[in-house]
Amino acid sequence: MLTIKRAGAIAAAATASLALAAGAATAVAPSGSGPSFGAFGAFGAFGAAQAGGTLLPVPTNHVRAIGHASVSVVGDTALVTVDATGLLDGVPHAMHIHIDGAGTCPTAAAARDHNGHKTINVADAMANYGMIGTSLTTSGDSSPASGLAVDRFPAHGTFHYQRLLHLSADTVANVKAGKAVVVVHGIDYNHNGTYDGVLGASELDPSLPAEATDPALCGTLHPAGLG
Ligand SMILES: [Cu+2]
Repeated sequence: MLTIKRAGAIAAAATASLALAAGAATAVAPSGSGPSFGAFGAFGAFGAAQAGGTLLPVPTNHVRAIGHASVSVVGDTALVTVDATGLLDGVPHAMHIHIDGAGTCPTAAAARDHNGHKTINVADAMANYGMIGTSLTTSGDSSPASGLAVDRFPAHGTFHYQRLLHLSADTVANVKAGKAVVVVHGIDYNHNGTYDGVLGASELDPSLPAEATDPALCGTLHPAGLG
């Protein structure tokens, strides 16, 4: 199971990498000559693409949570940050950058009947936010193949996630075009404190309850104006 310690170590490693990048930037760019991007000014000096957005509850799924996600992309490397609060605690929350859809989050109109409840599962929202481009894992592989690597995702109701990741060319293009969508999965539809079968089995992996894979929070990554 994911520990806070491990996530902290990853964040520390990311910060260390950025510190090195900042040193390099100072050598090639006169101080204050580039656009400012807050704490990660070095990424700005190198022409980083920035994008971010608020993560809002997916309608009909009985989610009382909120979050925010942002990415800074240089080449095929991205610093990805996700903060969320109010999710079901103590269970894994798979999360991804989705791509090649409409770049939107589903409205209640996307809901369909699942085990007698009108809710939105991953398939229902596919036209909105598309396929998995990057799995926002806490360690190891971050390709779409790790989409349901439930032992490598945050497992708390409130978490801060930050990791440097490799992005596919397609994912980078989606981020720059404003069509990348961050989705955090895992809901507690019947508010009984665990993932259970109230909505049946997951359409993605029948060994998992639908509650474990249904989308909880969703937000389009809006590119920042780089002037
Ligand atoms: Cu997803």
